[in-house]
Amino acid sequence: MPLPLPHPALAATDPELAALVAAEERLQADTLRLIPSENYVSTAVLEASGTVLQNKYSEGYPGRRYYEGQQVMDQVERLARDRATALFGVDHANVQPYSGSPANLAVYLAFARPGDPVMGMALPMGGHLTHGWGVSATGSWFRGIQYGVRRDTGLIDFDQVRDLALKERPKLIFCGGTALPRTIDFAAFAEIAEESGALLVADVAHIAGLIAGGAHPSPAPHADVISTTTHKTLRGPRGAMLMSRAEHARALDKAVFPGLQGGPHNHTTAAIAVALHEAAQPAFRAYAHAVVANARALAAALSAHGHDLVSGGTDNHLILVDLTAKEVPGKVAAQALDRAGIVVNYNTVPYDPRKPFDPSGIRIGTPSLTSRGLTPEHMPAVAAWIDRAVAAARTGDEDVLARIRTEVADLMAAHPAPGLPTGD
Ligand code: DSN
Repeated sequence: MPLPLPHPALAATDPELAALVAAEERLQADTLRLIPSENYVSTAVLEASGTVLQNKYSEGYPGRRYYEGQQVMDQVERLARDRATALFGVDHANVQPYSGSPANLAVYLAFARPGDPVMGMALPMGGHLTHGWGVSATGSWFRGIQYGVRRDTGLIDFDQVRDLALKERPKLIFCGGTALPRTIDFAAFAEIAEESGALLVADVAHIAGLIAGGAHPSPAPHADVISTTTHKTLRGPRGAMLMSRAEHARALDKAVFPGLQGGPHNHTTAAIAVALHEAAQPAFRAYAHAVVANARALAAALSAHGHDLVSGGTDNHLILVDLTAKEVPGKVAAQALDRAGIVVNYNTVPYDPRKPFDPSGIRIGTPSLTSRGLTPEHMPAVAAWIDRAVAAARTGDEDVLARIRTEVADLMAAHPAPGLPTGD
């Protein structure tokens, strides 16, 4: 089936918007998408998220709703919840949070009061805004205490985490983040949380699919609460889940609704259920391990080109490249890569002397290219493109970027993406 995909009603009603959707389909088909928090969902997930479930209000939870007509929606939400608890080995799952930030806000609402100390990894070190960073509501309504990574290793500084936790006695300790290339030691965090009297919140948004597929250790035995989005390595729709032991179920549910949100997005709940079903299949285990194998191969190939990787490499789906030695700012490199058909994001690196809007690094991930069936054998070529594009960013050689764009499009045409049948 050639692109653009058929959306006949949309094209008839709103050709302007239909053209934009078609342009995005083309972009996602032709480019090498390396943003580690992005992916390609399956056609089944796309279909589930575009259903008439969109039309229904369902405030409350299955069996306890504030609206009638829930004969079907109760079953859909129960299915999603049951699949989440089975897949992640937890007692309870709430599948209603609209996305990762609202999910994390619900955790604050459930277990902390304004002004309480809360602890998380600093944003420029690889943490997330909602882990108590200053510009976020979580950093202004709560007292954010921030830990980081060691300057010499790029690894989490557990001495600092422990010292800060024992001194400040936070209500919550968040682990996980957005730019962490290494395995998260949930057991070490749990020990510190217990010693300091904090609840441990594992924000596994980036690695949920790796956990589901057995390619990263699970936080389930260690964390009081697990927060995740559903649209990154888990390959579901834009949404989120909160999971916990039974003892915290009521507090979390109350915080999500009525504490923070109104009606759940039922079409998203359905698509989450589909993604969880897909993630429980043997093929998804293979996918999760392939994501890591590709990231390791790409990291090795980038290192061979003299790229400086934070922590020296990766254990997961993500690589953080410090471009300082290449004498190209992260944003300049990311924009040049974009012109070459390779989509990354510029990113701070730990102890970055530059500003977040113009930082020293780029962040690269392998979830999307693995969904297209690329393997470690392709990674030397991907690394070579990145290296050539970064060099061209420094010299301003647009011809090189244009040539890479053609080469990338050729490889992409040979590897159709889920949800996007082959180009023409
Ligand atoms: N914005 C997401 C990311 O790209 O990592 C995290 O919320």
